[in-house]
Amino acid sequence: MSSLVESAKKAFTSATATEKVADLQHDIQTPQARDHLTTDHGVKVSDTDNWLKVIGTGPGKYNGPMLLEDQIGREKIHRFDHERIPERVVHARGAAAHGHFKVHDDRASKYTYAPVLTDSLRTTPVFVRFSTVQGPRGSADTARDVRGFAVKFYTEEGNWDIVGNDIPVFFIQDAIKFPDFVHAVKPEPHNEVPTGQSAHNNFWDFVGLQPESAHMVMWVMSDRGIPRSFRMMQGFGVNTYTLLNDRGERHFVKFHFIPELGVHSLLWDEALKISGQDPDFHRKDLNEAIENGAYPRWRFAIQTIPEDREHDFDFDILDATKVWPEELVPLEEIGELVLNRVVDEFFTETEQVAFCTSHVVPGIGFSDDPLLQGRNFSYFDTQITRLGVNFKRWLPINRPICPVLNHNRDGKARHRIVKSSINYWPNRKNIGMPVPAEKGGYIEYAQRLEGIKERARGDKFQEHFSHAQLFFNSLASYEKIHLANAISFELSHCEDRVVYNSYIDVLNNIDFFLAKSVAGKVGADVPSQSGRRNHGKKGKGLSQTDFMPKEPTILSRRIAILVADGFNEVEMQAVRVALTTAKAVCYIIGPRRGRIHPSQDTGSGVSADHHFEGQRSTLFDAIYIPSGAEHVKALAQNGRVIHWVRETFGHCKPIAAVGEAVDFLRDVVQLPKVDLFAPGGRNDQVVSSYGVVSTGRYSASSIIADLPKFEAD
Ligand code: HDD
Repeated sequence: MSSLVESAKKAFTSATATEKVADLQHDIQTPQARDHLTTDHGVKVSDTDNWLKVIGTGPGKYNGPMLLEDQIGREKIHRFDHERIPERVVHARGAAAHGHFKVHDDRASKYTYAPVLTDSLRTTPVFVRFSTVQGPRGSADTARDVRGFAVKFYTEEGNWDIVGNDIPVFFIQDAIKFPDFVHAVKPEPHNEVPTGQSAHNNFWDFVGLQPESAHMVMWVMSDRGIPRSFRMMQGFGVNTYTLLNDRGERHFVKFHFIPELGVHSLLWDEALKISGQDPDFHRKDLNEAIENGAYPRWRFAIQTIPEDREHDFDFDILDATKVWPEELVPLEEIGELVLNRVVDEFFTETEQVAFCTSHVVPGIGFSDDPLLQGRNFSYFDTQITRLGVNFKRWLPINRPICPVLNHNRDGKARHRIVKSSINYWPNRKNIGMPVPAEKGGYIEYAQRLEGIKERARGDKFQEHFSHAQLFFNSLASYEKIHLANAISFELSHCEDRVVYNSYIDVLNNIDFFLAKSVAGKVGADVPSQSGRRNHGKKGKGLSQTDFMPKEPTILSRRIAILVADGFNEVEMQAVRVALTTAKAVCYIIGPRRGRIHPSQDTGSGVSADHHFEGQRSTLFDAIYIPSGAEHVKALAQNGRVIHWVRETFGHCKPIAAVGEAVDFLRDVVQLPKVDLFAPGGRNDQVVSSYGVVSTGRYSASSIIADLPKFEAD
């Protein structure tokens, strides 16, 4: 047996969660302090700062000319000129991390024989990439957009990719519409505006004329479009896949990831500001959490429908613009996904990772979902453009942990040398060469088919508003207000009256009051009567409020402690310890970076992480202001600090204040005394147990001011 097969077999039998980490080690180079620079052909380089030139005479003798002969200078520039590969046509901006996946037990074996979903002794390594869709690689993280949620499972049977989103439905039903959709949402072709936004004529024109997008538009315009963190989003496989069990039975399946921290969003005002203040907010958040040991976790669940019940629903279960309501198809929680290692190098891992919906393993298959079928073609194709034909086998991040042996040959960037005179099957030698597997091979389900060729969609694919209504009705009142405001923001950016008027017609088929509310704000014709009647039904698991963590938690939340000279250090440290014990991440913000002096006898001072101008309240989940007469006086005289406090209050975040700081807080936010002592927010348990005051994110009056409008609906 060839050594290639031998080593491949070894890898096959010894795969563990650390297998991918070990596998990547072969390709990791860690330069040491005294290593020499070399050219790419290995020759040592002693000067990498000066191009080879002719040294003349006189005062300008070092001015050249420069010589083309300099192969060291030329190689450096050539390599630089070719550093970029095509960015992804969509989902160009992303951040990723390594981790692992485990199932709790073998309960899914009634649906599938795939060990990754049934073998609880296995820990499967994963690589997960999150992304925004519209913007280029350099766009801001907090744009209103769908977020990609792509998971690569390095299983012992080969790589399995779930290429999903943070929203369970999609804009279109048939893959043939994807180029139209992407052209419409991307910057307009004549001026390449706008970047990272769907707020423009072309997007709203398209979705107005394409009512199958209505449900997805509701999700993107809801708070789901501006997540607080990648760690606080759900993940969905979106498409309908299938599972095959060892009795040969097939079930349709949807995949769900549910974040341990709950589902949380930014406010639109925060998202807009963070886009400028810290465009890397989400990618930093992911790394910060992992480096602080607050490993992001998701519960993994499936929804399944036996093959013979495919047509039992009033929607088509292969239509990616519909959810499978949990009341009809309950979720079964079967496993857990954890991210615990940041990437070592962005390009080789996050940029070169290549997901394909067509990557499935035995026991998992496709359905006739027309979006999925088109995706199966598209991803493979796009990776060949981005990375070349050898993207799977030799790029370390894409390389499976099990053997890869076949007769695919050549193409750009093929790395390994295969020692054999045979590169086809069948062959006369049949020794030391890969042969078709006798067992364990991928087996397609023997699906009975008959029909005629036609470009058409089924009857149930023609209904577009019922699930959009279900989603809208299920939102909490403040979520509905956010949604109406978001659509109003977007339509306000469309100058063409035809565009915003036609979208009001779509909204009127979802909810009359929503359509009226938006039309009134954006100067459109206000409908006088309802389009389609709202059925009034609500569903479970659609509002974010259904995903609060079981126990309130401040794990990994960012808290700013505002201090000036003269603060009470004893008290501040007590609160800080309480917060960090509850696993919040505290930052000291002061009048300067460096030492801030406490009031007499209360301590030796603390070192501020940032000064007041260096950060903004939007980058934190809460603030705390300790007591101390001199320090509070200084804070009260600082306009930026006043802005910090007012903005935090306006965003309905918890604010804690002690002693003199309580009066300061009351003055700054002009809050009556009675409100100050009414803690009730979700994040304030720790601080309130220390006897300090707080306002909760969901209890502040500003957010519920105009609720009755929707309540009346
Ligand atoms: Fe797609 C990338 C998710 C429909 C064609 N898509 C891409 C990524 C995600 C999704 C998360 C980024 C993966 C990464 O991090 O590298 N796409 C979806 C979802 C869809 C969907 C959830 C609907 C259910 N996509 C879709 C269709 C097509 C594509 C219908 C084409 C017919 N998608 C692509 C692509 C991309 C891509 C052009 C761009 C870069 C890449 O694949 O690797 O092939």
